[in-house]
Amino acid sequence: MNRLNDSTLGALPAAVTRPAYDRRALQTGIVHLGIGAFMRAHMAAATEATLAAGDLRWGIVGVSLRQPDTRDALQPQDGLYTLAIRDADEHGQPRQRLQVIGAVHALLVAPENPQAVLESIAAADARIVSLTVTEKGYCHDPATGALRLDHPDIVHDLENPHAPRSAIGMLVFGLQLRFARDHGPLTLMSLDNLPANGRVLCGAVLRFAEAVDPALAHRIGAECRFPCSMVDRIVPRTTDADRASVSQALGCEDHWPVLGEPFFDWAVEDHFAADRPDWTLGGARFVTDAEPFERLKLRMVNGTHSSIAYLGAMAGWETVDKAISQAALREHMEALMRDEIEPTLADLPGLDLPGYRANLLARYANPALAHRTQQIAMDGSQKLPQRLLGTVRDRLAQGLPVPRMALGVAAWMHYLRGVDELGQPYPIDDPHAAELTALYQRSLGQGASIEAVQAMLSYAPVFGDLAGNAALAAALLSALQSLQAHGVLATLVAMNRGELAQ
Ligand code: CS2
Repeated sequence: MNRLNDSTLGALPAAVTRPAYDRRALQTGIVHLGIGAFMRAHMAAATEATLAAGDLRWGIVGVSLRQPDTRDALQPQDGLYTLAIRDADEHGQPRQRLQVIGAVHALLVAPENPQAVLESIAAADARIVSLTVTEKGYCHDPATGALRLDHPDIVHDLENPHAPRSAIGMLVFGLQLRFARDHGPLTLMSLDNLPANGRVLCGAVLRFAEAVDPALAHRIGAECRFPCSMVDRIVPRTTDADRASVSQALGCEDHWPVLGEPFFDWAVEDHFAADRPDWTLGGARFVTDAEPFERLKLRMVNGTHSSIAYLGAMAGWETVDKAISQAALREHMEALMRDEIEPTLADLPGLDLPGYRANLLARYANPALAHRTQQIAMDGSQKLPQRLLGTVRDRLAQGLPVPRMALGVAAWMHYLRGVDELGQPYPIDDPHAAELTALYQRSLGQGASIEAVQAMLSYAPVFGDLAGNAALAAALLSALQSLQAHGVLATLVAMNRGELAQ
């Protein structure tokens, strides 16, 4: 089979959408740090729509911060890859719509050539540096949001200005070079699932820049912009079976297609330092304040996703659609949203919350995605604060009960035991894995008790000021006792019947 690339584009089946613009004329308006599957199925797809409309200023340089694998797969393909949008037809049969995306026209691997990354940030055509580096990529303390100057990557970068390895170090030293060349201001745009992601990024960049040179920090603060964004599309990790089936459908080999659901949402603050693409052509909306959209999305989508992930992974329900097909889990998720999350959300003009909730359950039931619960379960220490604990805090502050929210948090604690209910062990994939599993072993691993729960709750990087909260500890204890004694399914049934102690 031939490889997908510029010269084989013309031979693709007619049903496959592909770039009709002249890729050789693309300029590089965007540098993207963290060129993973999510960005390729989301921001790159929206950018593709602006290129298709004839604005060729927005080609993307994709930077991998760690591994060369994306570059190795896509470089021989001239940066082309397939986006497979998957769902089920009216008979429940999986189907896919294929689009070859041409927006990525150069790829860099930061550890191989950090200077090239700094150069691309400093280049005159670049107007936007966007980031999907996951929560832990901000090297911040998830409970407070502040950059950790003692983070090993940050310590390294402050000592190695020519070869930074953190996204924050790359941005600051890239901007230093850019200012030295007088190449105008830049927009730094986070697309990660963090509340006020633009402000978290801004805080981290300015704190790092302060440590390098206060005048640099001042200039970045004055000239750069950090719009916040809410991004939403479910993008499971690509498997070898996906590679084979997409290649088969294309009639040529694509070594790294990406998959996504049809649903797409992106609310981005229209707060840019210079030009920007018209991403509305690809389904985005420009807003003045992304915060209410982020809160809605992080609490409703990511909060329920993480709850499903820990409960599902422990019960041996490998994918989200399998998990949500369990009547007891579905009932719990619906009630969790309606009774505990939605009352904490601000009104958004035009938002139909019951419709949003029903649509989300339908998205989870998509049988064509096979989104693994273990994938979503990773990095829990980085995810819990904004996904679950914000809701918990708001409710506790109003004296409201949190039984269903607490079940998600309890499921994460229980998950730290590292073996599911079928006896299958799994690794805890988390930057704090060693500390957390040790903490689990000496507390909950000995059996659920109020002392064990309090020991877990006093883990400050995750729980911050929630340590010692008696109402939360009590709700966690009853969930954990039930999970340990009776398992996930029986606990869900008891929760739905109102039989778990509140
Ligand atoms: C998921 C998200 O992996 C995870 O943690 O919750 O990636 C989720 O699929 C997206 O945020 C949906 O927009």
